[in-house]
Amino acid sequence: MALERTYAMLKPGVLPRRIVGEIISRIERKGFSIVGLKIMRIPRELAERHYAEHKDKPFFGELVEYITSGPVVAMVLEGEGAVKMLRLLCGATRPEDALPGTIRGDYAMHTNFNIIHASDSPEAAAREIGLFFRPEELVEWSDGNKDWI
Ligand code: FUP
Repeated sequence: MALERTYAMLKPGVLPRRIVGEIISRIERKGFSIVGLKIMRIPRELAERHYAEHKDKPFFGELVEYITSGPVVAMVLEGEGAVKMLRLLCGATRPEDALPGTIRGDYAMHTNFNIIHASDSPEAAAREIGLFFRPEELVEWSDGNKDWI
């Protein structure tokens, strides 16, 4: 599989629940390399651009309201087939469909508060990484484990 980068975001609610470390541990344990990481408050305008594909959906208002309601943890993750792999690790959008063992399956009860965002395609990943990170905020590092993970 090709080496890819994907965008992940721990939604508001994760910091107050003090489970940032737990969730990031799962992502690291799977084998992703963290190449970008920061805490930020998302301005409304950025949230609306990020979720633009949903702007006509009935839940758009609530979605933007929630994602701007507190700080998020924004991440760029690298790995072979990273986009699909992270989606699998996160589980289905609706927590009632997300299998136990997935992040949403284990930590979320409501779709609106489903803990984590993960890009759904390589094109979306490139767009979202560009929305949330400046190129100089992404750090390449040499992965000594790459023959083992
Ligand atoms: P996902 O790619 O799994 O994050 O799912 P979507 O892009 O379909 O949805 C983005 C966010 O909108 C979800 F994380 C939660 C919210 N949402 C709702 O609140 N209600 C819905 O019916 C669908 C999505």
